[in-house]
Amino acid sequence: MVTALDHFLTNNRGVLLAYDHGLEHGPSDFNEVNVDPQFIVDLASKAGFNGVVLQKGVAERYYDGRIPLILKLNGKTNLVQGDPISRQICSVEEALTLQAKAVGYTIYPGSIHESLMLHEFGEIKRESRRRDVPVVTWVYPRGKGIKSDISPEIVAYAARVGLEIGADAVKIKYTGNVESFRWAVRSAGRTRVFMSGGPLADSERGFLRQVREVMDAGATGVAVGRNVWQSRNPLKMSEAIKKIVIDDWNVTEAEKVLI
Ligand code: FBP
Repeated sequence: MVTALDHFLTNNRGVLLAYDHGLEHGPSDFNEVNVDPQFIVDLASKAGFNGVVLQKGVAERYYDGRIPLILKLNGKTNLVQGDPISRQICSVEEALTLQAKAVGYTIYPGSIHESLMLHEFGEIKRESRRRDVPVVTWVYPRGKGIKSDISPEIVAYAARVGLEIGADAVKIKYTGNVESFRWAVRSAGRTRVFMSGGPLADSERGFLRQVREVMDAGATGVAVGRNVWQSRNPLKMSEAIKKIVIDDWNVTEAEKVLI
């Protein structure tokens, strides 16, 4: 099934720039440069990302239409302890007013509050279908019952949740190797899979290798934040990631872009 999401991919693949961390983590992820949303919006456009992920406040003040916007509809801070819950704070209609081409929603399966988020997602999905807006779902298993949110079984479960609830794309954490990530991609069926970048990796080559493995496992692409805008050279890092995801380069070739 072709969805509106496919229209802004390249060769059926995509690299998305995530920048919703100001709400999720506070400004502690930022430095003097990347704290400014204008820097991110310019970077996303210069580097030619397939989309940029923003919360509505940032989108209202900085988004200028140069590249597709994926607007997050829910979010939370990390100031609350215990099982996480992230509620809707923006509607599909508002997202469309802000020129969004897709909407994003995070679910924490395993949290005691998961049913609330699943229910809310159901409503969003109904509205999105009516308006032909694709939905990208962050599926991050969390809560007291989850020992590791990157174990292969848990990540594959997260991918499958994306398919079962009708996400057009699911954003999941990396499992650590190609074989287990391939199973997660298989489990997602026709729901597209994007890998979530995670905290800044120990080495640039290590991160590029992870991107390569994810693509070898059959993913559609990556949705990365910190490993781009916290890197030494965000523009070159974006370029190197794109070379792997879109142009199928190997790690050694892509690494040369960073020089
Ligand atoms: P990164 O590539 O920087 O990990 O961003 C992906 C992301 O899902 C963001 O969209 C979000 O703000 C953040 O990670 C949430 O991280 P977590 O819930 O793991 O603290």
